[in-house]
Amino acid sequence: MATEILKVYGDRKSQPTRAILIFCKANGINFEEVEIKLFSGDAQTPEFQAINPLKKVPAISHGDFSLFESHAILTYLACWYQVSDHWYPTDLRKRAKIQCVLDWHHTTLRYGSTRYLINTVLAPVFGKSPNPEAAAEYEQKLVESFSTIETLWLKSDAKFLLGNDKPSVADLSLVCEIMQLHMISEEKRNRILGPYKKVQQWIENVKVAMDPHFDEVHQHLLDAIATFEQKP
Ligand SMILES: N[C@@H](CCC(=O)N[C@@H](CS)C(=O)NCC(=O)O)C(=O)O
Repeated sequence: MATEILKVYGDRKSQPTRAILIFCKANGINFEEVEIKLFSGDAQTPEFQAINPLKKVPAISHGDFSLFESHAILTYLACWYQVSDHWYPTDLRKRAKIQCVLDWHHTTLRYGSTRYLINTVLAPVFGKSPNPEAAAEYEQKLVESFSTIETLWLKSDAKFLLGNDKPSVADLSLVCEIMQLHMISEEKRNRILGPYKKVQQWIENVKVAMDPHFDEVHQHLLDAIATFEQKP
């Protein structure tokens, strides 16, 4: 196997960045982390745009190859480094089911979560005022997403999505997304997540399966959140 140097470009406040960092650490993949701070101008440099012309994180370079979009990166790394099969099974039908969850995620859980946060706690970051009407709409989208996860992909009593007893890249990607909800108050988080007991247990299962990397990589986000004066 070639020994190209793997660089992961990202910001630990970014949920897809964290998924890639945790994946690499959990699989003992050697990499160099290059911090591209969100909203700092780091992503605007010609050097970074050569890696990701869309100026977003995460992205990787691997020798003379570069790639963006976290799900593409996770599946590329799983195949390149031939990690344990449960992450992204070689069985075509098992793999396709994981791909199905990954594709679903973009327009449902991620869509609802990012827009809910942008219309509440993150509004000032974007120079806007919180928009309760929009927030209510996206909260509904978020709740529907949790309902889908609970009733469709956690319907058995298995520890992970799709009835699996070990985590896949889909478990990791989705749970990193859900961790963004630590930006809001515990009360609001309970209102949204409270009814979904299987989802709550699954989040814990993913954390435990990625221990100690999950907490280590998330600490930066939790520290940043702690500086918020009062969570809306
Ligand atoms: N679908 C992309 C999402 C990438 C993305 O939206 N990244 C955000 C951070 S989580 C970003 O770079 N935002 C800065 C910007 O849009 O200017 C992925 O999964 O990698």
